[in-house]
Amino acid sequence: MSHRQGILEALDEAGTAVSGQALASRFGISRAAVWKHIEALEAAGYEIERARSKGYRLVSSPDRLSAEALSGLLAGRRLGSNVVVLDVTRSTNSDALALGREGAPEGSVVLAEAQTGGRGRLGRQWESARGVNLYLSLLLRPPIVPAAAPQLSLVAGVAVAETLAAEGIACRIKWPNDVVLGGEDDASGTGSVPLRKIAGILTEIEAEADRVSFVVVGIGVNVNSTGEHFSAALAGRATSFLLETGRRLDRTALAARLLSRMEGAYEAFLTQGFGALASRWRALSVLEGRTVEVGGVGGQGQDVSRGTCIGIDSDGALLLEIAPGRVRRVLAGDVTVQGGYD
Ligand code: BT5
Repeated sequence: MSHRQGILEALDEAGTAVSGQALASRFGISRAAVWKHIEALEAAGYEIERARSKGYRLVSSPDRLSAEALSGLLAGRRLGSNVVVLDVTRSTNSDALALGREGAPEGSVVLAEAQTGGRGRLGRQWESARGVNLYLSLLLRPPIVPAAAPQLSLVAGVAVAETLAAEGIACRIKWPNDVVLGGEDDASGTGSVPLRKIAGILTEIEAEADRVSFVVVGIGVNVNSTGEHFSAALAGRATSFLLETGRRLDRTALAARLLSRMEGAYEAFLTQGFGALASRWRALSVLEGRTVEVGGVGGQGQDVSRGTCIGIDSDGALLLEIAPGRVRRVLAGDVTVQGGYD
């Protein structure tokens, strides 16, 4: 941890003023050096009160992503070994793919305050308002075959949904990669509450013949965005932690909690396969028991499967009962729920 990060944490832990001398001796630096770090922290948006006789007191932290703070929170972890925070970028997934090609280590993470070309699957757009949400891409180098890579979206879905649930909202997963709220039966009992999407995951890979070179797991979470941050097209279909709870979250701390949880899930995936996470995934699935339609993706064209969702296979395929006793495995696609939400 850098001295600057150490000073910040010391002020944060103390909660009251800490003298320049105390900080200087704790970090083995001069009082002038402490003062320089305080100035730099102020420039980074931290509000620090200077009481002549008492020292420095941290009044407030900026609502800004901090690579230093995130690295400090993730010290010693595999995911977060290398943190890059950008102000504006086209897509953190593109940046992480570039890092992958340059040979960056597994666990490298790219975050941005804003994206100008945030993307979803199949060329769709991910709205990426500035300074309020998480746009995070994680570089992984798992020893898996390319066909298994989509399972990492599911692993990330579990990590995202559980992280948000731990913050107090009951979100669930819509296969394969949406984290949503809603979907419960509505008061009249004739339909269900429309789904509101709070997070999405985009996994992209670079592979040689039958081996993955690296995988980038891109995660977008709507944290502190309000209605004005979404386009009219998303009105009623997108939501955020703030919109659901009325509370703001510190995005850096949330990113750290998400990456820690992802690390545990990823390790379970590496050692035992997706099957190890399947029951956690199922417990979060919003589709169980629903009648759904799954449209084919890309080259698979017009293929549409209809049936009742009865779960997920140990490799992450969606299981649809298409006729009594006949189950079809669906590997990819977009799900529409009949007579309910989309
Ligand atoms: C996804 O795609 O849900 C994957 C989103 C991944 C975004 C992250 S952000 C960090 C990293 N860098 C990137 O460039 N991407 C990743 P998909 O299932 O295709 O859903 C896209 C659809 O979600 C859009 O067509 C909209 O309907 C909706 N949508 C777009 N922006 C949204 C937002 N901010 N919140 C909720 N829904 C949104």
